[in-house]
Amino acid sequence: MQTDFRRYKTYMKQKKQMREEVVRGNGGETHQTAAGDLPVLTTQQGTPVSDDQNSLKVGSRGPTTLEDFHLREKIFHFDHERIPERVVHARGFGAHGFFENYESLSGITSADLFQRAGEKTPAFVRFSTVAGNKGSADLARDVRGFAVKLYTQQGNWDIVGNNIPVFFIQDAIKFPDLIHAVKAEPDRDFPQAQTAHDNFWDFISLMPESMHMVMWIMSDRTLPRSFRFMEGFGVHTYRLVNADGKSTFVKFHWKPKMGLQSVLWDEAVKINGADPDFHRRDLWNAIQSGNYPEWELGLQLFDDKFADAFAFDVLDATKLIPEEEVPIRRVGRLVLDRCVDNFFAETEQVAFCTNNVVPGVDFTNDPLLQGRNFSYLDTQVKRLGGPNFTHIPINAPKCPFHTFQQDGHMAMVNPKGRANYEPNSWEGAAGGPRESPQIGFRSFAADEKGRKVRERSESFADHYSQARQFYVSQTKVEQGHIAKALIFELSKVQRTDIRARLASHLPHIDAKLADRVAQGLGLREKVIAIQPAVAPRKDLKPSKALSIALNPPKSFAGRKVGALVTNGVDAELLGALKKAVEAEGATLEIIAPTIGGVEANDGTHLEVNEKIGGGPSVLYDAVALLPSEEGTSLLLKNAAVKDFIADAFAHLKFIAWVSAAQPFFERVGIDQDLDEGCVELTGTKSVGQFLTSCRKLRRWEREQVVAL
Ligand code: HDE
Repeated sequence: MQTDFRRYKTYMKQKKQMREEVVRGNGGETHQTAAGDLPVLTTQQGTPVSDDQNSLKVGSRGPTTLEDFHLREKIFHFDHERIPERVVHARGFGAHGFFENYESLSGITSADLFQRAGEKTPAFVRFSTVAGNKGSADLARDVRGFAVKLYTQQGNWDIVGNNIPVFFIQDAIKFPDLIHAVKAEPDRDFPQAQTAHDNFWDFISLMPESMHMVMWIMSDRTLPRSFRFMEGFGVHTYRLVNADGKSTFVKFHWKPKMGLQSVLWDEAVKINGADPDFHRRDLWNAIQSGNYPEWELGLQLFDDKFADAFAFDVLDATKLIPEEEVPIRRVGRLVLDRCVDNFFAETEQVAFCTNNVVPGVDFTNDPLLQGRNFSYLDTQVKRLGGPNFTHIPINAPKCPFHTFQQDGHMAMVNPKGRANYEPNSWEGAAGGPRESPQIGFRSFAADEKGRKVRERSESFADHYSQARQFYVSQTKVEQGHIAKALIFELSKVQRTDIRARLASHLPHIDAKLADRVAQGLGLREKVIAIQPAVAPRKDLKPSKALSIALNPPKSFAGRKVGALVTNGVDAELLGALKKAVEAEGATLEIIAPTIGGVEANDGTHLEVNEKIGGGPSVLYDAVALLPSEEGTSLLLKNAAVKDFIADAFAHLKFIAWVSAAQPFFERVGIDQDLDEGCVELTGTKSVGQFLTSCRKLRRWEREQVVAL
């Protein structure tokens, strides 16, 4: 024993002095051996491994032995690496952060995290798409999940929301049908991450209650430029309950500090090819570079009196409450400031459950929410393999917790001592935890009575009024996008009767929209509006808050400019551009003929970020064309450069250019169409002018010209 220990110490001493060594094995394979501070590779049992390149064989060309426990353990573990992906919201990306409370809300709720101004609560957020598989592309036209886990001092509270404030269906019993219809069709397993197919529109056209959500999903809301620039919503009406047991209804909102921004459909399609991880990369890069994204938590608070007087049922998840009717009170901020250490351990294993609430927060009878409260707990058992998924660090509370639950697969924190039940007569600590009427969770004592029925409330029957309100709240440009999206999607539907059936809902939303879609689909028969359950109201006032375009960001911060350069680029101008971009809080990326960099006109060597073709303009919010004359002549026939410029123009981006770039415009065929969004850089002053216009994000007027 003594000798072993001494040998170990000598080994450790030698190891510290050694540098990592790379040796070639018999077959020329690479062996990197541990030395210095590098840890020694071990098996899962901790046994040090001597050779990780070769399995144990009888002779170097002989059969592999069954006793090779290292090989067997390694492959066995690999074989079991996958767990079932989420049935919905499979593709997601998460980050850590905190929620900071602005003021005490003790009059409204006893929830611990809202009691003290300035208190910070750790948080984990996972953004997701719904329809696609885990490996699908980020820019699918789809609702985004916006799920927030708050590790409060009185337990974990999950606000499992979306980036759209309403939902497709009113009753949880329709959820499996909805998801079956939206996902790839079962016989062929396509299309992936798309609603543009027969099954989806067949189901939806038979579900008038979906029409409000249909307006949202056909709008630019489903094409966010970044997770950082989208809103989040709790969707359902919840309750906040104060220490006296008084309940206030609440709807939760997350408002992005940097405003809202979306991309165009044609852009989304191209981004999916150029960078299918566009959204994850964006969030990762923002956090890694210290530009922490931030949202404010907004509460719409209202009482029974408002709920009774409101035109719609507050328990109906296909309806929202306009901000103009119940203003949003901003009560705190959510900041994401840390990327995960390991995607699987955190983002994949995080288990959100709508039923995770804390004292001071409670449910309502929204039938969708009631169904969700069953579903989430159930799905975690399937995905994570047993009832102890709450022991996984990302899911475990960060406050003390004591239960009598025990055993099961992978039990990590079984209760200590003899008492594993209660009541018990073991005294003091030996008796284990006890219930607390003072601080324990109490359900709001709502009066409930009624017949036991399978029945939808009549108060849920108006399916079109808010769909119309959403549509008329959009700018002309946004309305155009909704019409085009409907035409695109329905043109992918093969059955004419399904196309026509969907079109027959539209006259209740807007007559012009209905005509435009019918025309775009080339429907030969006149569209006859379907009989609505309740006559739609046309008097709901437009709500500015529903439009993205009417809520633009106040600056260009957090956005990205792509500068296309060649050898001979004007170093001074590029420097001025970089400085101005950074002063806005944005970033500049340089795209050049080779990744090795370029020689600027002053002889300096410039590092670049992308090779032409690898950095198409769809990846940037605005672009700058800064070639030298020689560079232009070399690239004039380059297809990727042509696309870079044609797309930037077609996607309504602001374009800065130097005179040497002019031949490109002719080549692309836009030389006659250049507008105020195309800013010639003649010196450092014009750089400032370019960046000021970039704050508008897009030159919407150009859409008339490019007619995408
Ligand atoms: Fe979900 N939903 N959902 N959902 N949902 C899931 O839970 C479900 C609904 C939402 O990043 C599942 O862990 C039912 C509305 C998000 O991990 C599952 C119904 C809203 C996420 C489930 C709904 C959501 C999920 C799948 C109808 C917006 C991803 C895997 C009653 C308010 C959370 C999982 C994450 C995930 C069920 C409707 C949001 C199957 C039954 C409405 C953001 O339990």
